[in-house]
Amino acid sequence: MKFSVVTILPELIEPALAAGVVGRARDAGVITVETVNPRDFTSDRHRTVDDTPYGGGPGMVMKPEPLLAAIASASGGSTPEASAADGTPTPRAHRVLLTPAGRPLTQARVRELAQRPHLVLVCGRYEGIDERVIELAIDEEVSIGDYVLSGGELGALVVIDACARLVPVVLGEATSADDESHSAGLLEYPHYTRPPKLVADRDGEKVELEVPAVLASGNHAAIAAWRRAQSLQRTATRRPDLYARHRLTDAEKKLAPPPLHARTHLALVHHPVFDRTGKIVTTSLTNFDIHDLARSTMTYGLAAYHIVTPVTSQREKAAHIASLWLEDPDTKAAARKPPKSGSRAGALALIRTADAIETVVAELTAEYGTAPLVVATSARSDSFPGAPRRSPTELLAEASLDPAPMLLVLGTGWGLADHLIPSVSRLLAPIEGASDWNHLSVRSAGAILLDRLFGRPPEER
Ligand code: 4FV
Repeated sequence: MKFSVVTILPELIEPALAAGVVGRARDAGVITVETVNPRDFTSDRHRTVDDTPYGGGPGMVMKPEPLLAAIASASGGSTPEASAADGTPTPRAHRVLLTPAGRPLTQARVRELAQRPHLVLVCGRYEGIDERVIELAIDEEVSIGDYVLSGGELGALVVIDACARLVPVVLGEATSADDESHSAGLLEYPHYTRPPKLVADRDGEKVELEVPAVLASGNHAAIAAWRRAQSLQRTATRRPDLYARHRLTDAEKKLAPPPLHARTHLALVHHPVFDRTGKIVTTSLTNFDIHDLARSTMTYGLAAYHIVTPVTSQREKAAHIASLWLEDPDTKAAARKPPKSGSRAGALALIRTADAIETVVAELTAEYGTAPLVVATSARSDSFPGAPRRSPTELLAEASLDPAPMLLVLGTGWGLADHLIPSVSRLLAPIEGASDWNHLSVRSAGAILLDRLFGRPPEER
């Protein structure tokens, strides 16, 4: 495979390709790299390659004539018109401009580019190049990322490196590239090598870091499963965009815990909450909150809805209202459905009562064998200062692959008394409308949050 780099700074290209995998590939003649300098195609005494922009504005623009001549020269005999003596057309050089305005470079694009026998990589400098050069002599514009470089050379090097390692014989082991397409679309699992126990210093403290036991087990199936689970988990938390596009294979579905909605619990907290003056109070039950949030709980497939109040008579009243509602034949049929997943929670009553949020946490810990992720909601972004704030998408990515249950905590009155609820470890970003007036009822806020977390977007219906 041949790369021709059109650049006014050829000295940036050569040293970066001298060593490592790419250097060996060049030594072996598997790839060749040449540079072509537009300055060599100028005719004035100063060898001028730039000029001021029409329309004004800062910086300079690369002028078309030397650049066009350099691209034509770099493309050599492999222009579309060129053909061998016997008339068979020679493969055309593919001319790529490196620019932040180009199509983002992905591994899929790299695989396509690596099929080409000859890539001409055109590097801009200054503000960019005259648009007519793109029209006349560029086949494709490529960006290596959403940032602005001082020139396209680093982009060209990125393209060369990524393509070169896909050219047969370049990679030492045939499996290295295989493995990647295998886990295509997911981030790689973590790697370890010896020693098994690494003794090191972390911020002045001595720590011992061990290699995960499964990797030394010799059990190849268990190792493969662990690696795949790590890949999925990392992708979900670090790159929710990639994860959303990934179609789980049957094997991957088995590795994933039951769907998050089926192990998500809603809690409506009547104490401790603030009143309008900031005092800690206990609010009264409301019939509407019990009914409407129970309906939302059912609609979005949650495990249960917990009504939390320290007042015994209020819990009895809540249980009574719930029993009336659950007596309704339609509700009964839906609420008694066995859980889809292995969770035990679905088998319990949909509406439950508790004296305190800590009681709910203890119940869920006992039921699931692991403590819930406790997520508070608030209209104020400054409540629960110790808990990281999450958008619904971020929360989904974080919680979906962790088998722990999730407890979504809704406040009443003027909101949850944050300093009195230490089990909260995440805060959902407040719902914001188009106005500054932010006083949704807890029934509305709950429904909106559940739809953002678990509602199927209209375009997927
Ligand atoms: C770039 C990128 C990039 C901007 C002005 C060239 C420079 C100069 N290339 N991905 N991002 N290029 O910033 O590929 O003309």
